[in-house]
Amino acid sequence: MDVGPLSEMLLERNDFLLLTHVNPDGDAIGATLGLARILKDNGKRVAVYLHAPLPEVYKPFSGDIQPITGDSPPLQSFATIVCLDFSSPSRFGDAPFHELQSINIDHHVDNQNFCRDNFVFPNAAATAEIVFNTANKIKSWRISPDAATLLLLGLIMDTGRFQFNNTTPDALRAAANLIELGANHPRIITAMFLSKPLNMAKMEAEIIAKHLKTACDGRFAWFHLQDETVSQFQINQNETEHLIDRIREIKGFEIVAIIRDTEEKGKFRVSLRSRNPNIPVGPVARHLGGGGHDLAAGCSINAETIESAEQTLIAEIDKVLES
Ligand SMILES: [Mn+2]
Repeated sequence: MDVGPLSEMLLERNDFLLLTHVNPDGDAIGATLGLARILKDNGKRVAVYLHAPLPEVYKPFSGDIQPITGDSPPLQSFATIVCLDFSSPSRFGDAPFHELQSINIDHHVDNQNFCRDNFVFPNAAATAEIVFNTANKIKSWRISPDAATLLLLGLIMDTGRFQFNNTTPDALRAAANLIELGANHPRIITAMFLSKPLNMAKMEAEIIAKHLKTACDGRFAWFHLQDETVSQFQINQNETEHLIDRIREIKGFEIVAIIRDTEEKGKFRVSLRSRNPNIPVGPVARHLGGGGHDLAAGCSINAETIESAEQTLIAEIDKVLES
């Protein structure tokens, strides 16, 4: 991973707006707030824009960085725009990033290189790993324990606690370096994995008992996460990111999915996971107009009813399982 030119760019410039994707996951938050922390600690002007307020679970990690929210990011108010952990500008209304002084830092294999300068490293386990290597290269820069904690959070979440096949020696070395820099590993584990509210545990049990469906000879399992179920257990949709792992861990399911309602009637949002790189879900998602990695991807399906959305999805999954 040649991050030298990226390090130089960050060192030379002074004024940054950092952006990440909608429904940000742990890597999106860790890489974005981690880079913001590092830039700020090293004398730069920096702001972070998020589509929605920072999810509750990440608040203990954000320190004095208060993300800006609103309909669209104030792109004209900053000299350099940094886009982290997303592969296409579509969620920003196809903003003409390449016309701005913009930098893309990402590890998605389908990245569209939509910025003026693109640093896309598909072999990186997490965008946080790229951010760490970049900052670590600048010997005069300080990486504080708070910044190290944010970057380790990104690595831990995108590797599934170092379980997925992106757990490379480089990823583990970055994690070791971050812990040496003072990253608070126990705090991450407690916040992310040992803080499940009882009502969430009850909802998971209900979903598995009542809503789980299978197809393709039991190799594909999914559930439709209905708004009613989520509100019945007083849970926010944005706290349901991890639910897919509760079914991925079940023996025999090779591809798993969650189908969610969206605000638009007749449109469903699908999260997909595979446990086997030989049966990638990235192509399934791309075929349906979405994108992502081999083992984790997502897309939307337009359909009149949930049943018809399910049929569309099963047909695509069938093709990958057959090939
Ligand atoms: Mn990521």
